[in-house]
Amino acid sequence: TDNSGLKLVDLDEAGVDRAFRADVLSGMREAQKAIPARWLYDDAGSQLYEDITQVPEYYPARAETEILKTRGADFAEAIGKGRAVVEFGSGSSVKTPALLSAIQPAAYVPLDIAGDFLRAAAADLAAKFPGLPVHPVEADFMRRVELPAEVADLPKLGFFPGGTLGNMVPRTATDLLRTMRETLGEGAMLLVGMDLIKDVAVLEAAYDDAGRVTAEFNLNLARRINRELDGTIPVDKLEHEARWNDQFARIEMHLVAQDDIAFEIAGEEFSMRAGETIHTENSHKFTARSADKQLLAGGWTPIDRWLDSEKRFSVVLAEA
Ligand code: AVI
Repeated sequence: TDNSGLKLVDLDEAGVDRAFRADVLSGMREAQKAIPARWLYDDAGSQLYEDITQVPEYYPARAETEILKTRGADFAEAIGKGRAVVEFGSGSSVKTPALLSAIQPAAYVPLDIAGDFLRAAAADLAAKFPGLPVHPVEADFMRRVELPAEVADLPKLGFFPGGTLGNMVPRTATDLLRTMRETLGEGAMLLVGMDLIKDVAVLEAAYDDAGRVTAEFNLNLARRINRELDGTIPVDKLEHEARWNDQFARIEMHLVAQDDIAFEIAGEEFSMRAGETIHTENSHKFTARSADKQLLAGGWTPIDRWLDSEKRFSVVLAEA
């Protein structure tokens, strides 16, 4: 359960994640088959995503880290000292030290649904910043989170790096931004990573690297379905594809059937014609203006923005 008492993972008698099964079955019954991207991140998928951040073609992680490491003085000036930094989906908190050293916060509150991982990362961070109160909270940040009483009276800085906001369709991103505003309260600021629109070949390569790490990340979803939901998907008949959708300004990941195929998932039969796809992820890209519009729709006023030296990625500061 998370700190609102809601169940974070709901398993049936056989140990199957009910939400995973429901999402997969309903998504596979659609004319355009689609599975929500959050299911890419089982243990294997999370490790593959860590590997993706190291591949040469995947620029977002490096570009954002460059910004966080080089703009400390700007952050200090724009954000000031003494806020409680609340990191949404903190994971291993790899990008956090650069920010914390720059702005000397009064407390650090990492939020994540993966409890063990969260507490280990929080302990590492506390060791690096002696004297900084660290209050990890196990929670799903898509819902309003009750922050620890110790930080109740401090002004907050929400920190949402990685470009994860781009993995949501605009309506969901808007809802999340509004929820964050409620979580963070009066006088809050938000520092958020947003990837930029650029040459399509660069974008597509970032999501279809020559070393096939992203392909494995995508195909792992089909393997996970076979493992966890009694699936018989012929994974060798699926191929990874990353395609730019210009209308929606996003990279889409698909699993493309290479032949006509038929298979079962959790006892239900499905088929795909050769060329038919399962849509597995969206990664929206922004211009400065479209990023501002997204933040404004979510109740945040953009006040500053920083780009990496090659102008590929942006980190935006907004106020409530
Ligand atoms: C986590 N998220 C910001 C990544 C992205 O770039 O959209 C996920 C990813 N998918 C394929 N490569 C990376």
